[in-house]
Amino acid sequence: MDKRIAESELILNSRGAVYHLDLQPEELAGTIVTVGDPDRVQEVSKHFDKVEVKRQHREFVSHTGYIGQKRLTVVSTGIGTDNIDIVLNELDALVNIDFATRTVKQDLTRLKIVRLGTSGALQGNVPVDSFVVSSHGLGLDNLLPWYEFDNTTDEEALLEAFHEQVQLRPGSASPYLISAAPGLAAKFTDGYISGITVTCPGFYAPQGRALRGPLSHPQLLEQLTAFKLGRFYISNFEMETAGIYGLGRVLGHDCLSISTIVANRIGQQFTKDGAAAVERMIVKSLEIIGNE
Ligand code: R1P
Ligand code: URA
Repeated sequence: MDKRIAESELILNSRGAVYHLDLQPEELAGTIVTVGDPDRVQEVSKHFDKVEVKRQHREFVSHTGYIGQKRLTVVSTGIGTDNIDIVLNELDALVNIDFATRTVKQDLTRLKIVRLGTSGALQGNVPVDSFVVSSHGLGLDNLLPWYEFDNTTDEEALLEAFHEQVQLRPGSASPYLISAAPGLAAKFTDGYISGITVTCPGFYAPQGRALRGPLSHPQLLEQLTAFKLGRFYISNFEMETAGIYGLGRVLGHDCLSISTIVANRIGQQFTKDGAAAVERMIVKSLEIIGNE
């Protein structure tokens, strides 16, 4: 008999829906778009031919519908990898745990999860309004160290090079690195820049921004920009990608993260029309996701 998951561990609400996302299993599609901003859910689903489910609980807004025959769910995660822990575990529970028996299903489902986010560039030649596909997520947040997971030897080599080239203050982070799902990444090449995305536990000091609070690691930007191993380099940073790639690895889902560059930290520029650039990323990426 498979182990029953207790009510305190997998929390279902009065609708029988998973606690934070307020979704029932039949309300979720097998292909999922995540966005940080709850208002961006509507910006994605307005391109659907039909929307059949709309749910909202806290910052987690979900719309499920169709582009042609393809069923898709778009869900907002809010900001940060603490929210990614919630969203990825609940998406996984919706497909891989039987809510009636509270046991893990025999046949596991592998979801396709594509993040459409915004990000800051760490290279002069990654301009504002361009689109970056994250070849890897490099986490300076603290989510993945709480899970058991395996790295490939290529990932280990990149992480070792990162430790050598970027010496963070002891105790500030336990960097981890996970690659994108290769099959998905291969579909997003034309018009996308590929690079390593660093995921930070904040927007200000953890991304080298000093307004009034002094930085413990003032050389962070310079060191991230200079990082290199063979053809690999760091293109950008934001606040969710590594958590998504990491939990995709832990739970067995195919994940990809795409970002519109809204700030270039090297040229110190900010996009003049971020909404238009994000709209272009959504349209361009949905053309591929809708035909997946
Ligand atoms: C910070 O402004 C937020 O924007 C980026 C960061 O990852 C962080 O969530 O992504 P989203 O625009 O998808 O939220
Ligand atoms: N999102 C981030 O996390 N950082 C930026 O610089 C821009 C968007």
